[in-house]
Amino acid sequence: MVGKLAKLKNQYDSQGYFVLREYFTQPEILTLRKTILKFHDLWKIDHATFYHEEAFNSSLITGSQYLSTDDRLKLFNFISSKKMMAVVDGLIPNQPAFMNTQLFFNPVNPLQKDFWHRDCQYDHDIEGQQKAIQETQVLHLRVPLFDELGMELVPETHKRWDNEEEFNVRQEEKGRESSEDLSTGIKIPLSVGDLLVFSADMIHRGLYGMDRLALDILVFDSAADFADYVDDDCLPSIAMLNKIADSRLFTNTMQLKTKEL
Ligand SMILES: O=C(O)CCC(=O)C(=O)O
Repeated sequence: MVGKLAKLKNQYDSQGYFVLREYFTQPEILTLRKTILKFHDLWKIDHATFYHEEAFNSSLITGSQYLSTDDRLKLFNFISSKKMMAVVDGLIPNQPAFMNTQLFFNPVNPLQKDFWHRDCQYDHDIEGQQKAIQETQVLHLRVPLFDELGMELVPETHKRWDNEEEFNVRQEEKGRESSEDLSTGIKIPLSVGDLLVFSADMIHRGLYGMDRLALDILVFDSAADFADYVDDDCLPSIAMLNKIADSRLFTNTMQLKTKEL
């Protein structure tokens, strides 16, 4: 695994993503799916209008609003499991920190289209985005809970700026729409058991269709200033930490948040 991880790190550094096929076992995913479906069913009831009109994701899955302590512990232990931490430590050797979780599903409206973006575009103007991709990045670890069409990614854009076509489509300039195809996009279909790791700031879009329900875990390098983005309620309580086999990902975030006070 060590040699394999070094190769994957090289691929991540140069391309902005990699896929580990059949990384998780069926029982691992079935247990995770059961917990996630509890969250999803309650979330959908609570956000009925939003869900039916426009939603394609939810977040804060590890929070206390919809899941019991037991289920939250199952999630925390999955997120910081040996398999996950091998990948996270391979990419962020220096104090990786937990940011959040998101759950991606199909929009109810079949006419709603998947769209290209960089995650940083929601926080920054163009100049800020150009700076963000040069600096520390946020990792997305995507775990499909059902087979799905997966993601479409534009390789190398975690480090390079958009070409003209990419920019106009992503930013919806010059009459283009963010749902149009890009000639530089690469589709990555995903099956249950796969793990896709990609940079949140590369140009990407989720592909709607099939029975998609994918858990995305977001992790950042402690050197970056992202502690503000973390909701306290999505972290384990002190009492829960003892029941998490390797709690570094969470304690690193907690330390960063205490420093900010
Ligand atoms: O799956 C999707 O709809 C989008 C995924 C995405 O944008 C992300 O994970 O940042």
